[in-house]
Amino acid sequence: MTTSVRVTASAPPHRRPAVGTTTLAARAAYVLRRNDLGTMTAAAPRLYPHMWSWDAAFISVGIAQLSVERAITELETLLAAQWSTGMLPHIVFSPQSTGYFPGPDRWGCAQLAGAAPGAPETSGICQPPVHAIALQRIVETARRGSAQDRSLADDFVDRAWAPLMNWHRWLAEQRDPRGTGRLTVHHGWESGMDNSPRWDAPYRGVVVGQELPPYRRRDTEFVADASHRPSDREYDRYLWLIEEMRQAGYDDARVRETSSFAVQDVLMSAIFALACDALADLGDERRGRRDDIRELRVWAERFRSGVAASLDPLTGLARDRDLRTGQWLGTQTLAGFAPILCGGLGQADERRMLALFDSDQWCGHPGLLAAVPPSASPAHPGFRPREYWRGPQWPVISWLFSWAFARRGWADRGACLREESLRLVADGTFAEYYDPFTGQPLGSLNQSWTAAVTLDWLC
Ligand code: 9WN
Repeated sequence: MTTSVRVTASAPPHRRPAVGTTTLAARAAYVLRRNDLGTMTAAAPRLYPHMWSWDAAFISVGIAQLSVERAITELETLLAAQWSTGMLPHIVFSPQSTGYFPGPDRWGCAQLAGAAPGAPETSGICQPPVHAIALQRIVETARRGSAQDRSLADDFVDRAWAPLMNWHRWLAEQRDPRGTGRLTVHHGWESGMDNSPRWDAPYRGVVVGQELPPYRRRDTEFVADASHRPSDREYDRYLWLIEEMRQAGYDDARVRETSSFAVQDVLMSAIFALACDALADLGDERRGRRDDIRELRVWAERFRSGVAASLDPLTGLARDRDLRTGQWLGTQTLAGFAPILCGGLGQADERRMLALFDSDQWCGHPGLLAAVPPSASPAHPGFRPREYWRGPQWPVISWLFSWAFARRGWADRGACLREESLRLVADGTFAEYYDPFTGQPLGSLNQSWTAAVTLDWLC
């Protein structure tokens, strides 16, 4: 991978000096232990005091480096909150924690949704399906450990199999009922990239109703600068979409019909293709899963093709699609690189995409402190280096790319992302996201998934 990264000898302003790798690993472990609520890990100590679905998966990968048993408990807690439809909810609320809005009362799932569990309380939407990817990584870690770790992990694969199959089936059937090979999201939060420019156009079509009950945001109380978070206007729309889902009783078919937000998410679809293959690989190692494995491989292929078919020949990037307007959404965000995660492009298109990934419009931008993908292109006029999903670098996303690149046989690319990411997180703050130019830690500090992927990189 050719890049033109500027390596700074001393720490730029707003950045603590780098610590050595042993100290960094020890601090990452400390963060995970401190955020441990018993059977779940808070996504972040103050800003996110509950379990988030895709966070839990990444977190379990890091925890496995400390205790395979505890990593399994993390995933078990999430699976125990699965809806009877198969959906894994995006938040599992901890009864011990308050302070996050919208909390269980605002979602009202236990009261309104027949498919939701009575306990624990959960939100009523999902997040990207990275769980089978995490499971595969935990099994790899366990295999390098003791015989007991290996047997714990193998037993867990057996226990997790049916819930994960149901989760994947729910996604394939309820979020892509027409078999397009692209999953639909009904809320920006489902993508995990809340206010990404990807969602600007679809959100413009969300008209907030008069009957939106009043609310008080809590997230802005816990960050150093509230302007880095989504705006109040954006929040109104986020809350309005929840209101619409409440009115639909969180019923999948009714949500599909009535939600004013319905967008095919190309990154989530690529993750799904990868996760189907990861789960099928785990199944290949055991007996008696032939039909499931066949189904998983069919889904993987369907979604790889769906992702590849979204390619914009002009920009060379993959696109989301707004189902309410029928428009392809050609934004310059890292989701455009979805096909290099899951494969499926022809050789020439893939080569072109990799060259773009390395170019000065992306990881090779000369101003970057670390050559890892920013959430939006730094060469684009809409780029905002400190605004949440509109520019900052997210170490957890770099982990996903490095894992996928290694899986695709691009060991050098995987290693390069790991090295560069470690330089970014070397300040030991484990920030939620970083300013790509200065490396300033932003959002929540001691964010669990940042500590977790750091630990996985270091072990
Ligand atoms: C809403 C927990 C979550 C992540 C998401 C990230 C952010 C929540 C929020 O925090 O979303 O789900 O309140 O902003 O965007 O990816 O899972 O870390």
